[in-house]
Amino acid sequence: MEMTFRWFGTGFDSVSLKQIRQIPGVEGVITTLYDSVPGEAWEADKIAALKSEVEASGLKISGIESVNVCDEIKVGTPDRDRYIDNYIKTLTNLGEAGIHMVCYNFMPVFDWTRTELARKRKDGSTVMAYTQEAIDAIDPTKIFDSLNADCNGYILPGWEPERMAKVKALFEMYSDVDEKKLFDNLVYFLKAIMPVCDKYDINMAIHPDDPAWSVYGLSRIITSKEQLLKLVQAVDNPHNGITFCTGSYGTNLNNDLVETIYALKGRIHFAHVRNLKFNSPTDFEEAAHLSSDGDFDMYAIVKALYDTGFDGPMRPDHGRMIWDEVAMPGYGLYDRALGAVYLQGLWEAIDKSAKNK
Ligand code: DNO
Repeated sequence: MEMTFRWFGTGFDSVSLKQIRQIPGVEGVITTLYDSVPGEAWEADKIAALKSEVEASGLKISGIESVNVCDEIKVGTPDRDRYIDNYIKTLTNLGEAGIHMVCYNFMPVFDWTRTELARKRKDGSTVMAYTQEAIDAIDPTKIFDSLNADCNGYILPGWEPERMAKVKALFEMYSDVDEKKLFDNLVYFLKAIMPVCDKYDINMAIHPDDPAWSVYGLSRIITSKEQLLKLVQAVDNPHNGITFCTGSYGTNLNNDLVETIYALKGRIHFAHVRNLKFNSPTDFEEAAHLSSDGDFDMYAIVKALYDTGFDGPMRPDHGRMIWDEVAMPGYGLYDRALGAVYLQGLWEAIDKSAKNK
């Protein structure tokens, strides 16, 4: 396991590389070209510039989150092969730059969805939250405006204003994309990119749908252990793997996180580890990483990753906003840094206990 930290890039993140470098045990960042347009190939010189900037701070790039998959590929439009070729070019350029893990998602229209970005907790910290009731009460074309006010001026990943401006057209584009079609389009995409992944040893790590159920009637396919097994079997190449995101699979209380880790042994290429607190099965908020602050047994999750030989990058995920920090919701420095150290503490204890046996 390699502890890492997400960094959105200069100009997009309130956290600096220097600050990340000072978090104990963190030597790598998970980053992206945040202003890249989905569907366009990433130029080698832009990747090289990002890499030099990261390396100049004493860190390295441990993986990309995300190379976004454009709607044409998800929907399966007649010109999708052109966009897949661009994706292959991007992977080639990343492979040439020595980058071996790429996180992506296959969610239609919206990426992860929350209904509040700053719910106040008793200790005065704020967290992101979701209630199905709030989703059901708000028109999908209005949700971006309702959240925008709490973004602290940052652009949330997957919620770019240009994209949200055409949300109606996006809904139309996906109108006949049922789960089967979406799954087939994912398999088509993966089969096409596997040769370049084999060539450069790039692990593809699909991010789950968050929340792990259909929102606004849009198809969602990366939601459970069964769906994941179906996916890894459909394209049975070790480079076709997953991002195990506890906070996303964990939204559905029917998902057994530990069992899912065991079932996906060897195909988990990236781990997002965070905690949730439930007020009801359809009303949850994000918590500190510590087990006692939420409803997940973080020890059992980390132990399952350890016991299944997980050796990829792990990162703390959405944190609370604490100590008066002003940052992108979920992506401040302080609470995620606490999370990174806590997770490493769990790992160290598990590792030492295993070795002393
Ligand atoms: C939210 C993130 C997601 C994730 C993408 C991966 O905070 O976990 O935006 O990065 O779904 O493509």
